[in-house]
Amino acid sequence: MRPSLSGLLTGLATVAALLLAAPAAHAADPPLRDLATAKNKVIGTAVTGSKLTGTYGEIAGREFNWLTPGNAMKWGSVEPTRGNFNWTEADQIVDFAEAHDQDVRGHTLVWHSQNPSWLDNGTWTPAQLSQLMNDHIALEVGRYKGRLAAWDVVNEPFNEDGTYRQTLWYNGLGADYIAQALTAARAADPAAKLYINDYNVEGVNAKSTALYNLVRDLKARGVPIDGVGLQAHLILGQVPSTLQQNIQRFADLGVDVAITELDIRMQLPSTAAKLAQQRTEYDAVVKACVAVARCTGVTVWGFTDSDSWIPDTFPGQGAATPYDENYAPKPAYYGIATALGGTVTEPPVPTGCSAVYSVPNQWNTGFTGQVTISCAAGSSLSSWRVAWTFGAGQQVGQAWNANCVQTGTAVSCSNASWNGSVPSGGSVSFGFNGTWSGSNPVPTVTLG
Ligand code: G2I
Repeated sequence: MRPSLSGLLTGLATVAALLLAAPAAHAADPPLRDLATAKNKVIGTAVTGSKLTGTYGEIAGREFNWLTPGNAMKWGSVEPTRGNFNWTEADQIVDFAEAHDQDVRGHTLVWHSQNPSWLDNGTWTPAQLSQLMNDHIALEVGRYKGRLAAWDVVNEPFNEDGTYRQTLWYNGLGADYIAQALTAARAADPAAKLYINDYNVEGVNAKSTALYNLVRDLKARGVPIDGVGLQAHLILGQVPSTLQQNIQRFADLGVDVAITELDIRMQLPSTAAKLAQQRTEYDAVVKACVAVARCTGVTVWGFTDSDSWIPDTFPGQGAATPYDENYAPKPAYYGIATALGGTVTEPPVPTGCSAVYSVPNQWNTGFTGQVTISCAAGSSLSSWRVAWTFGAGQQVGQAWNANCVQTGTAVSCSNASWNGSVPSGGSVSFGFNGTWSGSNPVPTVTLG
């Protein structure tokens, strides 16, 4: 039988849809968490509780087996005014983790930053300070007793030169606040692994040596300390060459090591060359952990560039995480996957123009959809139309930066008057509010 014209056209449309649906190839790769488990490691991400729906929630649940609340468990978040507690976001993250068979790293109990102002601005005697710290630990660790795998008990205790940071805690209680905090945390949850966590301690240097000496002394005194967290907020091109050696020396003290806050920032705009270098560096960091038995795993500090602290803190820098702002995996993602032993199907180097659909936000009956139209170098558009078919009864409502019409299940969106042109190497996005019930699967989009 000769193929009919309409059959041929459907076939062509299917090929076009497959070419345009790069994330589908990615979805077929084994998730990072499966690769990590096969290596006896964990792979984690910092998360924001309010975002754990839609595409963000899908990726967080699918790819990672550890979560760290990025801010939700900090003292300023949980006790903003004295005696008034807010556990909503922290509880939400722990519940999400349990529903997705993930472990949680509590972050963080005793720190100099993000404390409530009543604590920072109070005048306390050493005895009062000690009581406040011990009560806080007993309450927060006790609340999650048996549910959290680890705690960053003390965060960032050192200066760059290896002296102790002058903080509320150090100034009031001396260096022994660290031993006190660890002892209180052990009493509140004997099963949780207790960590000291710091940044710029990834390579062998004055700061990491101070941390090393502290851990050695705590162990010698019998103070409960199970691990060291190397945050790893790194800069492209500056991964310390002594990373693995440093992990090994801590392991040799008889503690676990975790890479707790990995990101690798770069000067914007990102280029293919910078992203390729970033991939190599993510691969190298994860490999250094894989190479040391007592390195438990790696947590990234936000998995998407849309949920990263970098652009706010270092203006002009960013692109530090393994997924871009539209939830597409970047080369860095494949760096992590290959370091964990994955043989990944990489999407081909993009050519032409394509459209990617994501769900940045979703609530009981509504959601926000986003579509980004990107053109690789050498291609451009002067107008565009994106179409898809909803598979579960979703309905498009108000759209912005595009004109959308829905007929039955078919949606068609064309550019607004001001954003028809997509330059070579550039992208434009539009969004819409929609409704859903039951499920909200991501449709395959075609660009015409
Ligand atoms: O600073 C990067 C990290 C360094 N190690 C300890 C981590 O706990 C720390 O995380 C960051 C969070 O990722 C940021 O999200 O800690 C910052 C505070 O030092 C967090 O930034 C704060 C902003 O400063 C606040 O304005 C904002 O209200 O995040 C808050 C919640 O979004």
